[in-house]
Amino acid sequence: HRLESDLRTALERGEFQLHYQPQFDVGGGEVHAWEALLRWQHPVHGWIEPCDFIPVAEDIGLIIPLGEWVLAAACREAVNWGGQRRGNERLAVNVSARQLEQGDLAEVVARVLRESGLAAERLELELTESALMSNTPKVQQTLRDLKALGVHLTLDDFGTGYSSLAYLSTFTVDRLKIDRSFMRDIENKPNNAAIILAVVALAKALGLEVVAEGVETLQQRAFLAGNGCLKAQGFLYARPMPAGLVAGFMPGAQ
Ligand code: G
Ligand code: G
Ligand code: NA
Ligand code: MN
Repeated sequence: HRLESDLRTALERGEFQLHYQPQFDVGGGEVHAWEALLRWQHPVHGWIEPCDFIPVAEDIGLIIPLGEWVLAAACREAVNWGGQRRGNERLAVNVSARQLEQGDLAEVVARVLRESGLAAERLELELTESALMSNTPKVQQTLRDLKALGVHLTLDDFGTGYSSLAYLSTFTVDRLKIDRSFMRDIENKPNNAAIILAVVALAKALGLEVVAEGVETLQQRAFLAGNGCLKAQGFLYARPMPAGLVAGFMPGAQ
């Protein structure tokens, strides 16, 4: 339908933009990474959220060229952030299952790193459990090749897929990102709080870093800090912002 045909031309018309949301140490004093988040400015309907068009882009196969555009644009922008402090901050890019199943993601990433000049250690790929679900030899090889390049791998939206734990035993991820649905209303939902504690303990036992997302309140931050979750992202710290604001962003000043 309409959205679909508009989406097909959006890339060549330059209607996509990246915003960036910082990830902090839980206290908020330091940024350790910036997550690139895709935005589509439709000529008639205005800004459209990724949850409304990424699934369509996946269905029509557009996610392959679009995902490559995201990687290339984000790496180019991250190189220009510059500065000694910014130089240590990672760039986190979301990768969809289709990109991982394509089989050439490691080559694409290698080329994008070479062309942009971004160091591999500064790139982090956020993969969903659904992306890891197709546990084929091809996907396993791609993950090994990505690790060999030196990029970081994060399991995103952790806890919302299934067989999460089986993936952890076979895949080499560096980091778990606890889905923001567990952060919601933790004061009144003891089960959510318990799940967060369990994931933090699991990550610790496996030697993985853990990041909480969707942190919106001081109570949530205090809960995380008091329970060993040392990294966080959410509206409490900072909203996603246009690329032009990244270089001048000062933690604690927001
Ligand atoms: O920014 P927002 O909250 O609307 O993002 C909604 C969802 O879209 C998130 O799950 C996010 O991971 C996903 N998303 C945002 N940007 C990208 C992207 O560049 N590629 C992919 N595959 N997913 C993205
Ligand atoms: O699924 P993914 O982890 O990639 O989600 C990123 C999305 O979450 C972004 O679109 C961003 O706008 C949104 N987001 C970031 N921080 C918060 C927050 O504190 N609360 C809510 N509700 N959404 C957030
Ligand atoms: Na993400
Ligand atoms: Mn997420």
